[in-house]
Order: sequence, then C-alpha cells, then structure tokens
Amino acid sequence: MPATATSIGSRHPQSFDLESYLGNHAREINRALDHFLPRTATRPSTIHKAMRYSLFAGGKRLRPALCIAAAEACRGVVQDAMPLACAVECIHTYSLIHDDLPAMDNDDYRRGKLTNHKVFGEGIAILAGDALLTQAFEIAAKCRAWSRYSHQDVLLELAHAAGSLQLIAGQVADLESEGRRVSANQLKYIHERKTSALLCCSVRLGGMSANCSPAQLKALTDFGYHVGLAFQIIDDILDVTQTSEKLGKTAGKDANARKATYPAIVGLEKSKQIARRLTARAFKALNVFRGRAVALEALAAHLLQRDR
Ligand code: GRG
Repeated sequence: MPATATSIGSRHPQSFDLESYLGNHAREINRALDHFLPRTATRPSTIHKAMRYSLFAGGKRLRPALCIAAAEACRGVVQDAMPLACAVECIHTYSLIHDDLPAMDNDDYRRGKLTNHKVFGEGIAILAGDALLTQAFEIAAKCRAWSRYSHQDVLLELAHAAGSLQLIAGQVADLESEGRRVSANQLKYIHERKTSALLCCSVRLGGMSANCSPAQLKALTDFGYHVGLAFQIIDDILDVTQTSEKLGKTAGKDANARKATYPAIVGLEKSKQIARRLTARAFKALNVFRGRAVALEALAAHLLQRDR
C-alpha cells in the first residue's frame, strides 16, 4: 500500500503516491549512476566490477530521493539535483562496504546479497569503498554551480559529512562503544554522526541544487537532522523485530555484538515513541515550504513506518 502524507498527520490532505515516486526516481538515479561510473570492462576491470556490484545491489536509494525531494520543495529540478544525489549514494555505499569488513562489523550479507569482501576479497572491497568515495567528489566537482552556492560549498558539504568529524567520528565511537555501557547521550552522539550527518547532507545538497534561500537551507538542515536520528532508531528497532530475509542483512547483529542501541537502552516502545517525536520535529521544520514539501513529508512518514 503506498504510504500517504496524511498517515502521520500531515497538514496536507492530498495523498501522495510515494511508492511510484520512489520507484520512478530509483530508475532515474540508477541510470545516472550507471552514466557516472566507469564501465565494468574499463581496466582494471575488477575494481569497476566491485564498485558496481555494491552500488547496484538493490539499495533503497533513500538519500538520493531525499536530495531530489528537497530540491523540489525549493522549486528546483531533478536534473540539477541528480549529480549530487548520486554523489551521496556513492558515499553511502562506500560506508556500507567498509562497515561490512571483518575489521568492522564483519557481515556476510548486505542488500540481500553477499557483501563485497565475500565476493571480491578484502583488498578489493577496501579499494572499491575508497574508489566510490573518490568518485563522489568527482561527480560533485562536475556539477553546475549556483549564484548562492559555489563548487567549493558543495564539495565542503560532502567532505564535512563524510569526514572525521561526522561519518567517521560516528563509526569510531560506534566501534569503541561495543561491549561497553553507553548513555543515551553518547548514543545520540553516534547516531548524529553515523547516520544523521549524511541524510542531512542529502537534503541540504538538494536545496543547494535549487539555489535555495538561507531560510530554506536552515529548514532542510533541521528536517534532515531529525529525520536522520529517527531513521537510525527505526533501523535499530528493525534489527530486533525483523528477519534477515526481510532486511537483506543479518538481523539481530546489534544484540549479538552487544552494540549500544535505543531498544537496548530504553526498550522497544520508548524507542518507537522517540522516533515518532523526532519525525514530528522534522515535519515542523517543513513549515517554511508552505505545502511544497509533500515528497519530503511522505518520505519522513515512510522512514518512520518502514519495515526493512
Ligand atoms: C565510514 C566505514 C564507515 C562507516 C560509517 C554508515 C556507517 C558508518 C556504517 C554503515 C552501517 C550503518 C548501521 C549505518 C547507519 C546508517 C544506516 C542505517 C544505513 C543503512 O541505510 P539504508 O537502509 O540502506 O538506506 P540501503 O542498503 O537501502 O541503501
């Protein structure tokens, strides 16, 4: 059943067919990614096969969809947002490949398929992640610039989200917290960086691709931050409530690795409550768009209600 923007109390009565929206955009995103990446036959073929293996393994494309939806809320066009949407997906896929490595989360399945290192070996998997991260900056460097936002702004945005103060910081804190007692505040620190930073970056870049106003950028930042936190809490809930088949990755890993999660610290019901509260905060941030952010609303509702 398509999620509707009305289902979590949207102010806009019209229903929004998110399933078609995500399906149509996923096809466009896949076409654009295919265009940006070197062909598998390009030497050295192994690395391009490995990069494409994980990139086209069936990811939900939520970050690029958020990027495009943010551009639309700011009256932008898909074509301008697309390179940045693809850059974010490349960074996301790199982080998953590296996260699955034996030295990190050591997982055999991702996106319903064997993980990159299981197919290509650890060395190539590390390099495929490195190459996708680099590819993201190449794609972003080739995009157009806008009167309010230069290439430098766009590149800094990506570097900040992926760097040692955000994505990497979250992963470091996550690794160091394994098997330890972690407070709710420390967990929030991890979620802000490991998950929220890239989601926030996705919507900010979408806004920038539409030459958004400073007030719109601020609203998108607020939206992305809260949706990102809710997203990770739901991910942790799914890890304990869903099967590996449904998730396309090994379920129950957090508990087995004695990982800090909201369900482990505050319980399932309270975790759901917190995710709902964060999503409501994200909704509130969209007020400035005066009804033009329907896709962002539907996406936030969907992320809260998703089952995989
Ligand atoms: C830099 C190695 C490194 C890691 C950074 C992103 C990350 C930290 C680790 C990956 C695993 C993880 C729990 C990430 C948090 C964000 C998250 C829940 C990712 C899964 O995102 P989905 O559900 O995945 O959008 P698909 O496969 O659909 O794209």
